[in-house]
Amino acid sequence: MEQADLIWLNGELVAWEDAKVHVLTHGLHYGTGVFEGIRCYDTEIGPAVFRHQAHMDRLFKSAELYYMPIPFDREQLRQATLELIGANGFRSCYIRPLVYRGYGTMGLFPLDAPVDVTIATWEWAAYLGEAGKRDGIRAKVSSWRRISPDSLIPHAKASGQYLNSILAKIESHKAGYEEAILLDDHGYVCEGSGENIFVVRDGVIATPPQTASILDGINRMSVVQIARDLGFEVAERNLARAELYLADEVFMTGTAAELVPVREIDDHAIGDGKPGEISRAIQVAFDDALHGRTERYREWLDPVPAAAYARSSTQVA
Ligand code: PPE
Repeated sequence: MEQADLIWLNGELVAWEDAKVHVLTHGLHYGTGVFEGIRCYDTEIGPAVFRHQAHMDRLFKSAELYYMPIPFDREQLRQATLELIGANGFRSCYIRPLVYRGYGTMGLFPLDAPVDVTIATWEWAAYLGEAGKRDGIRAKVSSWRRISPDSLIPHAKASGQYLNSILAKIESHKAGYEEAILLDDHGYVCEGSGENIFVVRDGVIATPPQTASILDGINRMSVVQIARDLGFEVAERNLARAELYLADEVFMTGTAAELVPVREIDDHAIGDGKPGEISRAIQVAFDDALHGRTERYREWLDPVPAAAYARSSTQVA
């Protein structure tokens, strides 16, 4: 991966190569961590973090669900993120805050282990490729079901839970597909390994509801609003597997992936096998929102203050 200069670790900016943990870090053994994936874009109003507050809120909720008190408040982590982006001299980047049980105790009772916090930023190109965003991707319904709400907490973005996504991702990759689609424990469509999913049929957009074990994606929320603002009907309802194959269009959303059309699922062409018109219209409007080109969505952007760039080696502001 591409290195940046600095990483924020427990309240301080440290050199990238010095941001290390002990091998007996609790989270490394048991997956006791929660994280976020956020992006900063070079927008019309300068570098700005997309839906920063919503990501911070979800981070704190994920931590709370796993009984992890974060030793900083939302505003401190928000400011730390803006400072870090500036100090690294990024105009656009991916942002990864991680809250984890640190070094100090072992065993499954974690409440005496310290809670450490780190934020890293790096340049991350389109997760499923520029070609994927343009031409659509091929996906496979996974043999792995999405974690069920009676074993884990689908609404939490927790490190250990990602072993589920990772099994699905490896399976789809080995089978020659670009992404996996997981069903929930009832067999309804849930989401991708790291994206929410939408289907379009007869002009109506549908996406799995909160009860389908989804991660409550921030881009899902944004795209639902954008689609409705464009005049489309969006239903949040259970989707049968066959509705994927019968759809006119399918697309996925996520911070790393952004909005990616799906052109084929389990070797069935979706629609005519090319990104559909509705997906494209929403993709364009979404991209405009990310880049501050639409006035009404500017409130979703948290600008990086020019002063944050003062200490960066590459003066960009
Ligand atoms: N579902 C899952 C399981 C998921 O991991 C993500 C984000 C989403 C849905 C979409 O959520 P949102 O980004 O809030 O719209 N996946 C993050 C991690 C990807 C990774 O490979 O790491 C991301 O996109 O940042």
